Amino acid sequence: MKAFPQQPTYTGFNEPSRVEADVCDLEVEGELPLDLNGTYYRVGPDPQYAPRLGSDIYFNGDGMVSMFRFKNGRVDLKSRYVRTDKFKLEQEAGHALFGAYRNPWSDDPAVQGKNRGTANTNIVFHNGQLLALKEDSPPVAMDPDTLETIGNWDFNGKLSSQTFTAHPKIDPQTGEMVCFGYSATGVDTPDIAYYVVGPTGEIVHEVWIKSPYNCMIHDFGVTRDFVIFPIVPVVSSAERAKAGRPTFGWDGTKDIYLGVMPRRGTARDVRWFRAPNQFASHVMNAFNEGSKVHIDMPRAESNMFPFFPDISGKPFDRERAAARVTRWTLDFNSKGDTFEARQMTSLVGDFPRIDDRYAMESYRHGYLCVSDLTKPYDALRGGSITGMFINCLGHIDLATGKHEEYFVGPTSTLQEPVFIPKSATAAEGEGYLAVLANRHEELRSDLLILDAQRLADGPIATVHLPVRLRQGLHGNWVPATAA
Ligand code: V55
Ligand code: FE
Repeated sequence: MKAFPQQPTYTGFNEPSRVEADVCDLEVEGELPLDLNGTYYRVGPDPQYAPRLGSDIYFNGDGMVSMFRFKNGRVDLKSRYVRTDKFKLEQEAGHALFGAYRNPWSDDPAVQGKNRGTANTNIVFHNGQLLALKEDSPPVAMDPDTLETIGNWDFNGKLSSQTFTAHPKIDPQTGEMVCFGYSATGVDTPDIAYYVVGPTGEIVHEVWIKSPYNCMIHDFGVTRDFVIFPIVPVVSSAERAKAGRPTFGWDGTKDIYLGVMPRRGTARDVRWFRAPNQFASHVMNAFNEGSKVHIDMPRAESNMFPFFPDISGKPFDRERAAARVTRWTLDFNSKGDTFEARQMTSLVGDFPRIDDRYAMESYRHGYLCVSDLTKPYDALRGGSITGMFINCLGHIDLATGKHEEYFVGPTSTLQEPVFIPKSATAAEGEGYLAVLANRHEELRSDLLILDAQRLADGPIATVHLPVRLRQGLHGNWVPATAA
């Protein structure tokens, strides 16, 4: 195959690894707790081929899944590419056929109309199925033990949307998967298809609504009684895409909206709340107290994605891209269309996580990737392709506003953490955080296990990987009792 271009996205720690690994009994420094019993799945972009157009953004690489299986103080690693339609077509051709991110007009005519999904953003377990997700396409089912790709999953023919979010929410009490697709009728369309999937994998509720404007809806909020669609102006344009410019860009003039609907509501029930231009993408958690609805999101003054440039040509503003977890509160029964904002922490960061047993309800503990620029770092080695420089892991106590940080050192960066409860009945926050450390000096990865209640103490176990796992996006923990 053709060599990858000598660009920051493809060199050093970011060089595509393309390695599918099987390592039995990884080397452990310290002791793995004996109550770590289950599997951590995560996924990220790892391009199979050099980009068709000479360069590409990180978000467009082929999904590579890793699986860490823990039992009896030991851990095994398995990693596999998701055999998406795109992956198979390109492997057959021996080169890239699909072009720019979310731009079907930049593809080789031979693949016009084909599924462009890369399955590179999240991997979730529901109804005994492992689903690899990219928000522009349907889920791809994988075998939870072998990581063999089973194929595109359409919920027994019932998935009416062309797309499916990478951030579905699983209700820990009912087992339902609450989810949606945006740009549901194609690139740069306003249609949002909302679904409730029952615990046995059947779509049991479907609603179609229209977004106030065409944009990326990367994540959403789900409470016991409501769903919340954050509409933020990372806007799309088919016109720009056809002209060979980025499909998505930042519009610094548009308001943001929160579209709120009862979980089993209809399109007529949706209420749109409104606030001035600002940025938010990921949801830490959401919950409601009667008609009072709270949604917690890392919020920034402006765009956090340098690779989705300002559509008016303004340069990227790193300071205004700093995000802090903020609680937005609205009353579904209020007369007006405004909502309140309260900043919950001074920590700057994203990739928010919780103890998922407390999803959709009032909760106390949040975890996230933190960018602490007061700490020393080696600029040569600490390169970032996500747009965010992550050197700390943070814990926020939302009841007190206090926080705790673990600093990974000047030549390492961190990926998104996952919370692992000590047991099914442990109190909220009683458990571990697993987090991949990118060792920029050694071009290698470590999986760190920390006590979620004592982050500042550092890892209780460091799992040394003999390989490098490229910067990933999201993942989830599946206890052995659930698999
Ligand atoms: C994100 C990541 C994506 C994507 C859209 O915010 C948004 C993260 C890895 O792909 O397609
Ligand atoms: Fe995400």
